[in-house]
Amino acid sequence: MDFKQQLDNYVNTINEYIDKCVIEKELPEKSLYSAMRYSLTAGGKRLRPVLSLAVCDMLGGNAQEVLPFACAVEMIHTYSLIHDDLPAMDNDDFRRGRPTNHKVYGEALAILAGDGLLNLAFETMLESIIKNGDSERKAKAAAVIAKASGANGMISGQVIDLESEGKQVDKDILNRMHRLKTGALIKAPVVSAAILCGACEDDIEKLDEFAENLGLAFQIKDDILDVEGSTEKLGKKVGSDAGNNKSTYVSLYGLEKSKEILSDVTHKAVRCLEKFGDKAAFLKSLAGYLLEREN
Ligand code: GRG
Repeated sequence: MDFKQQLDNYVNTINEYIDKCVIEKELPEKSLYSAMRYSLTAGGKRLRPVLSLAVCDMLGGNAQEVLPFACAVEMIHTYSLIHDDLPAMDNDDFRRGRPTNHKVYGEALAILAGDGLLNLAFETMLESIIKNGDSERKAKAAAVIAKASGANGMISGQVIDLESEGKQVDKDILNRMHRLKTGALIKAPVVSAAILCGACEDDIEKLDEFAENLGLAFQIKDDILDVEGSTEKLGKKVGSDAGNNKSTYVSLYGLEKSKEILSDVTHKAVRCLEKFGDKAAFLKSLAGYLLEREN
């Protein structure tokens, strides 16, 4: 099967599972489920859960066991985007090609929809822990995801971002911000899937290093797309508070140097997969695909 077909298969599996997790309920609080569903099914790239399923296949694990954790990461990612788009944060009007959650449902419900998705992620993982065996591995995987999305990970990254607004921060702060804000939630699905599949310490370490570099590459590419990306991505900046007053790879290093660093970091990520031989073909292609992405 070629790379694109395999990617579509993973995305379909993820979308089917996610669809079942957020069925709109005929309840007085129907609007909450509608708001949660609006953003969760808006068709993001599903990069994070795809990483989990690809690691699982590479290690010969059981995809059905990994799926709840993979989709939990996507729920957390979606909550973070809803909250990031709020007027108190980036104040964005568009996300995933649609009006942002608060533009459709209002600020209060958007905050609650984000909260609902964050909790649904933990409910999904805990139900899987209760239902099946191997609960220690599963609890460890859930702990990795909890740490990456909380104050030891993404939320602190967001705080650094907020507090560095209007300033040009130095390279160390910029890297720390990226590692926490974007990198942590790219590393978590890789490492948690490896734990769920019973990988040895050595393999987990290599995959951790792979994801660290992939996360950085993803963020550098995002910074580059912000200045020369698709009209959709550039259009998102119109009417938004995000953009010029932020420190990015491009504002620190310039466009050409950022592209050079992006290529180096992507190659570094791919080299971490050497020990997995041909089984790593999909993940290697995914790194190349992200390097070329346009949104
Ligand atoms: C609000 C706690 C809290 C955190 C927000 C994720 C985040 C932290 C902010 C988003 C801002 C941003 C654009 C970061 C750059 C990298 C990034 C996470 C892009 C969005 O991820 P994609 O491209 O989105 O995977 P899709 O829609 O494809 O899932």
